[in-house]
Amino acid sequence: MSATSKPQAQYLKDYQAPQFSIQHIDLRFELAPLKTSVQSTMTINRTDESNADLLLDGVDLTLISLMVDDKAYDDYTLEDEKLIIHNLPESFILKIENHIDPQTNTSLEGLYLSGGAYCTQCEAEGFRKITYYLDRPDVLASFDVTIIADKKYTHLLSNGNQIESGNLDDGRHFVKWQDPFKKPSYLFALVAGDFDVLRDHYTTQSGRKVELALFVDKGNLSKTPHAMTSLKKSMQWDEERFNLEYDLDIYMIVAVDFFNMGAMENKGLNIFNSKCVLANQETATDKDYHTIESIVGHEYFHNWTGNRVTCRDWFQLSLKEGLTVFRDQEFSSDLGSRALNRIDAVKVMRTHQFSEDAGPMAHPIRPEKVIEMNNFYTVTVYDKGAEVIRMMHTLLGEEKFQQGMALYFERHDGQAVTCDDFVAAMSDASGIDLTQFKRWYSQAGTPKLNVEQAYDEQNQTFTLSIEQFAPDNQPNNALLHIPFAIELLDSDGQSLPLVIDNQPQDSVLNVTEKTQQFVFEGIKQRPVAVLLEDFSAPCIVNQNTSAADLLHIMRFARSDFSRWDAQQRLFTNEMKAAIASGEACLSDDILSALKLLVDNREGDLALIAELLKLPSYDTLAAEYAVIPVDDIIAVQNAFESQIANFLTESLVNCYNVLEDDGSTSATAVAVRALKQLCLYYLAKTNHSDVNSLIRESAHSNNMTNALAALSAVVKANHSLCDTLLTEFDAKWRHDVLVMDKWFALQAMKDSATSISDIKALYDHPSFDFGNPNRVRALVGSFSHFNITQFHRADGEGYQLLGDLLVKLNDINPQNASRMLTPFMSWKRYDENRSAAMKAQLQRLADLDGLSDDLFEKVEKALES
Ligand code: B3K
Ligand code: ZN
Repeated sequence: MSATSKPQAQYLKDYQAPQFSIQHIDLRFELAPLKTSVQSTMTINRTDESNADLLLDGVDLTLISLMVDDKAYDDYTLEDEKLIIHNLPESFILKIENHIDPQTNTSLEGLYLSGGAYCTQCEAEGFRKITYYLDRPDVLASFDVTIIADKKYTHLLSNGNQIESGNLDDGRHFVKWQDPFKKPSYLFALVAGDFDVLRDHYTTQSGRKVELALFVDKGNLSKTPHAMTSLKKSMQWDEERFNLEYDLDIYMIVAVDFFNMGAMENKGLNIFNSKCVLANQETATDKDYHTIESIVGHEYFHNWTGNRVTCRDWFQLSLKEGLTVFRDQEFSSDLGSRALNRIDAVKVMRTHQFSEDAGPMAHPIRPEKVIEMNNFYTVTVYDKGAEVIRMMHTLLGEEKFQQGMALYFERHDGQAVTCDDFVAAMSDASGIDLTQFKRWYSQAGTPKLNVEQAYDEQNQTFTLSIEQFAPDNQPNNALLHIPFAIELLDSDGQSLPLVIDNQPQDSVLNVTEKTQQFVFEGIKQRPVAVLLEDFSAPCIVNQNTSAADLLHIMRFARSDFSRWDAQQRLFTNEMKAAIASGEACLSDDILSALKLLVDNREGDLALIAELLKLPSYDTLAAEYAVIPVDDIIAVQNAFESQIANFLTESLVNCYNVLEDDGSTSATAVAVRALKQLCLYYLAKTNHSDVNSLIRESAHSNNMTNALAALSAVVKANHSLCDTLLTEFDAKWRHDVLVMDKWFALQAMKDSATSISDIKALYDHPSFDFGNPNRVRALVGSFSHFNITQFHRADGEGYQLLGDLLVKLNDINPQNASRMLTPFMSWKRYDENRSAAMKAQLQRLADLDGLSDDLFEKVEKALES
């Protein structure tokens, strides 16, 4: 990378309001694979007194003509990624025609042709790959869009309402769309293809009828009802919980196979990765069903939090993403199990987010410096962003939080605003001072809390001393306002009333100082304290809770989340002790507690399944500065075998007793979750029934069961593994989404030939380097979940990923950058491994034509 070609960073502190506004844009597309014509007519005004040039963004465009107020105009300069137009009047009509090439656009950003359909992705800065524009979120315009195409593209779609359609003399046809809501360019969408359509409708709380349409590839209609039901549930939930109603006459979702992310919230025309839409019981697992419901909800909820009120600049991304993730989490929790949803969210935080926050890509939820915006659609902006919203919700309570939301919309509907504007609405509506709290927006890293407990028998007081520390990698962070929720349990497991200074105290303590003491009165015996109940703040808590107390919390905490949390702590402590001593042996107390869970099966079966799982590799890894890869895997295997052998009869019994009715009800889902867990452990035993149980499950017509059996045999290196995988390939080769599950299983096989097996799969007829789903299924699963083979001592695993990144750098830089993640923590491995990972990073740094996406992360990784 020469100094001159180094990509330039943008800084939040440099934000300037645009000097021009675009009120309206009329777009006319004539679609053709290699040469699509885009004609854009924009009504533009100056917004200040300066005589500034108009700087339009444009990438990979061929400029054909430019007119100002209907006259040819040549007072402009064309640079690499800017069109600079000089000496413009106060207000004017700018007409531009340019050509683009959708067929060779493999970046899946801008307008691209794949799988036989034209499709767009504009967030964050993809619109500039379509036409010259002020491609920034604070320029809001109304859009009229005319699409002209060959009639084989039966559906021509864009945002808003269809206002005209017809045939042209040359045999093509056209459709014209009008979006009545002003929007930034990142919410523009266009789709042209030949689809099957599921149509439905929804009547809003105010009685308006909204047309719903779901467009999928031909032959996929049977896989659409779940997404449609999810959409209707989302619409109803947003009315009931947030008093927000849909605003257009039609809501469209299109599912496409080639897509970089899960989905995109374009106004009135969501575009989805087909993986996040298509499901039936035969092809999709219960987890897929849950993910689909949550993503359909997420995109729908963006209609208000993102579209009606959008971001002033991309540094404010968490304004819409953190808030919308919080909303989709609440949606899932209101509709399903709150505890299980919380467990899922916290797993993401404690593994991926904490690791990002401690590594070279650490950034606040409102980043201050960005080279490639696509690199900031991170677990920090999304998931930690949602935790920050959740903390405000905890501090304000539901009622005041909703008043804050109402004030936010009252003040900012139709505007592009900042995170500060959001917090101001919350604070003004509730009267709660959030000044110190706002530091969560500007400080990276995970805060640490030391908690000491002291019981004073004589005075019957219990004191919690809490001290907050800045994260190691952010030593200058200022003190945060941390909502720290607790529960105190007596020896019978009863929750004790909290009293401080003779006043009842609610369960959320406001930690705002460096050290703080909370003295609880009237405590007649040493209590067991449940700390950071429900993960009330994204912090790491250092505590020395004994195994006996953790078992007590597991049994009695009022929060199911905290019961699981105690179990995770207990296992983590045991595993760490085993790694330290070299002796992997779970205590009888723990094994008996697990046996009770399986035998009694009290409460939510899906929660019991969670309580029986060991912490993941990532959870354990987070405990170490230098990750003891081999030890973690060895202890995990040893503990799992021990559990499997100790509980064999209970597991077989539990598996046989539970009846799966094959439905999608919450009860059936929970039954399957526990049965699968039994099978997972049983595959590690020699019980005589195991092979037939596995075969039966693998041949089930229900994908949850089938996949559970396959993943159990893969993880256990079971003798049935190859046979079952071959059968699965033969059965599902026609269905690429199901084949992704198969690629993932193949990638997770821990075998000496893993590397060559994966390379051989690159030639499998279903594999395609241009398709992000395929690449992630195969190589992503390998680098994230096949720990032993990815981290092979000979560096072959790293070489495989390095080779892929070099290839993807040219095909799809966004996907390459995402796939790079495992290398970001290269410093946390032993000397040999970290040197081998670093060599791959250096290889990328030296690559000619390294994309901005990879450059930013590689540079950060190497300089850290
Ligand atoms: N807003 C999109 C993500 C866009 C990612 C751009 N690289 C999906 C979502 O968060 O809903
Ligand atoms: Zn989103």
